[in-house]
Amino acid sequence: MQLRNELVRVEADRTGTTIDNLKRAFLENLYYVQGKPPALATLNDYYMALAHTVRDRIMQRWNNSAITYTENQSRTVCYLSAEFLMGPHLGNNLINLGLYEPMKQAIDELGINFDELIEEEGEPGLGNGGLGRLAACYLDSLAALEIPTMGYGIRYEFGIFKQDIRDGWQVEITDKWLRNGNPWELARPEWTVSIPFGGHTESYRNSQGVYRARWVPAWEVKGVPYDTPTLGYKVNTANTLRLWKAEAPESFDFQAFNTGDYYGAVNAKVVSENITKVLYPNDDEIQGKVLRLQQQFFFVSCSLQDMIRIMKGQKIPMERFHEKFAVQLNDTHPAIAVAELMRLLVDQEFLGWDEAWAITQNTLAYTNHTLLPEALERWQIDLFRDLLPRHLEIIYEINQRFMDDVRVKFIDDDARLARMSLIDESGERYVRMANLACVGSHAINGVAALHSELLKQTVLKDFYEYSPEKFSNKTNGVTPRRFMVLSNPRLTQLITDRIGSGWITDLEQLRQLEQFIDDPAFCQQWRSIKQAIKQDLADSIQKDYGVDVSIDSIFDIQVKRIHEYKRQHLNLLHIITLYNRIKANPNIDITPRTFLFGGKAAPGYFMAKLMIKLVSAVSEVINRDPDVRGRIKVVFLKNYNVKFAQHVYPAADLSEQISTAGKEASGTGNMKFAMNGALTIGTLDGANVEIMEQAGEENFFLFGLTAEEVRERKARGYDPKAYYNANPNLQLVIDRIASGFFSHGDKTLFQPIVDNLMQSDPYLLFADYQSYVECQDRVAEAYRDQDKWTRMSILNAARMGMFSSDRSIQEYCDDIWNVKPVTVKETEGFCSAT
Ligand code: T68
Repeated sequence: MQLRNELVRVEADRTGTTIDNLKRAFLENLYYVQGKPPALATLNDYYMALAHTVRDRIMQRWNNSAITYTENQSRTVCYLSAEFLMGPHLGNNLINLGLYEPMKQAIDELGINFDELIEEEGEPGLGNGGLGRLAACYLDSLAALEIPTMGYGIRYEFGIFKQDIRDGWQVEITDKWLRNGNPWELARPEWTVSIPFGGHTESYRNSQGVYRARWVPAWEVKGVPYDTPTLGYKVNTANTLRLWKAEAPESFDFQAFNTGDYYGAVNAKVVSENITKVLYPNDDEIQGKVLRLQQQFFFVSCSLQDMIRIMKGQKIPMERFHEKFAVQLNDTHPAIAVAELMRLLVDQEFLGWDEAWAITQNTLAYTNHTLLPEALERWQIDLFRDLLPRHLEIIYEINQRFMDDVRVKFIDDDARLARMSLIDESGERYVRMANLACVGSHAINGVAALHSELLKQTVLKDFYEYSPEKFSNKTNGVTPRRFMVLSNPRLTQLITDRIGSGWITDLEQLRQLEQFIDDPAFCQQWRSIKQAIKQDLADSIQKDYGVDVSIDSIFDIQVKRIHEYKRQHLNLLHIITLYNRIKANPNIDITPRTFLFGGKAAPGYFMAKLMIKLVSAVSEVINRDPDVRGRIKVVFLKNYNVKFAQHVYPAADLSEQISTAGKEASGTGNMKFAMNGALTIGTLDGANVEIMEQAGEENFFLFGLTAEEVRERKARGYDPKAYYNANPNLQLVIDRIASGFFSHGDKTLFQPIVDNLMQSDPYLLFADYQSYVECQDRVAEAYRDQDKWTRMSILNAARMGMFSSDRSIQEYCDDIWNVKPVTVKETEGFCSAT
């Protein structure tokens, strides 16, 4: 059955953008979609009505994009990621549609507070931190650059936990983000796929008498796609984020039902749906749990089968898979794609091994996000075989051929073979996912210049020496639409008044701000905007925590996941140092500071949770000590997430980027802070190196050992006690913590932290302590000259152009994906029915 090929008029209430249209549409959605008369409507009803009003205005772009890509058989980027940390959609979609101001006017004219509706939206917390947020920024830039794209991932029922702080400790609360419904997604059950698991393999003879392999799975689940549009900024492109939900196959239920096994039937459903139940809350650490492998295979197989369905729909022969799709693996979480694409092409589509292998390598590319050895994914062979027996066979076959090639290139080098093998056989046997990703991809990249260099020298050294042409760097970036235009409207207005709005899609244009550096009026405006934003944050801190913070103090902020390598505790050592100075001399002249922390600790990471407790403990003592006289304040801001981040970055004076050099792959918060005019105190780690290069050394507070020096120091044997003995200030700080001063006299509470720092600290806090404190003293001094500080702030923002994710994505498009923009045309109030 098909509609006649005629134009269907779309009613103005569904698409119109005059203030009157918007008001009518909002009221209509409240009445007919939410089913509420205004008299009974809650704040959430208003939010939902507004969300639907915005969604209606996205549909035309979304449909036109789909039609255009299908008709043109467009080459498409598929970004495979176990995490997408999208943040709230409403404000961002309005910005991208160019409807933010008109919609605000319409809603305000109805007597409803627009800003409250924006704040009403929760966020889909389908990610842990930087890796998931990077995927979201990349979808934004891909759409802005009009690149046909599918984001593929997992529709977790529970995202990253909500963090509460009770008695200074982190408490985790399940994140029921779907409780009120999700107006931004559409289920597409018609494209459900079937995902096999377990069982065994067998060989059989096909009709030509040729032996082939076949997987006889023991069970299966259904993958149901849920689609969310991802808009480009002021273009007609609306791409798709397709997240898969696991469901029980109905046949299973019936079978069990007929045999009277009601419990078994329901239980099968529970087991299936468990696969997409919850996001693993660890960042940069693995947990070899079978459910995690199930999640990875589930979303990868769903996505690759979906691509094959699209190819068949467009009648493109399977031999051209790599011409139709460029598939990016966001870390090794989707690396099983190497074996799964081979299985689909060889076992299901009946291509020959060599042809399938060439297609696989040409299709896939791999981004590495960490050098930490504890984060390198590997799966026990037995566990892997039980779940994916056919994939293990395929991996053995890939490995045998690969080892033969390595043997030819590096004769008589068994140690190298053992290191490069896809199977770790040094003890218990494991499948090494990074090795699999490297072998199966045509391109491998790190996420900042230093990180990409270190990758080649350390974890992927052998692979670099084997195929250096695969390696490149793609320094991370962040989207200026969400992290400037949406989250910092005042600064956006000031900048646009001076240099026009071109910078929003061409961030290098911010350099034009440098011409105003000596313009006192501009500097004054810049500074008063910062002060106004600080006041807003101060108000919300007063409201939520009952702590008074002064906007004339330095807002010194560290927000990121809590991790020893990120060194939140180094920040604390400095805070306690300042406190000790005040206690020794209460009249000392110090620059007032507000220290703000935010971030979640992995629930099983004891040291990280203890670090949160230590922040709370220190803040309790300092905030109420009369000697301090409010000159320093410490606040731990709970439940740091994308939504809150948007209020934090614009309010910062100082951005803390203090990881041990060589540990932070890139960092992206560092970029968001600097764009919004914060100065950075940081080590030469990750993208800090490039941020300093761009901002100029004179506009960056640098301290600490370099990655090279860290390596040497460790090789020589790091001796923390020597630093402790030689530095009375450091001694006083550590002794205060150890004495129970911050823990009501309890000497044991923080002992694990003290012991770790004193004995075996792999993150070398004591080695960087003195340098950090001296650098912080320079910060304090610099802040006293407000004119100079403001100039540095402007220069930082003006020089952050390269950290737009538009630049990163352009590089991926040119160097890795070989993909070009496809312009989606505007259609006015109509859509074609065919
Ligand atoms: C981060 N990694 C890097 N991992 O730490 C950060 N890991 O330097 C970088 O800027 C960012 O990636 C983007 O490239 C992560 O965020 C995770 O979240 C993670 C999640 C699961 C398993 C392992």
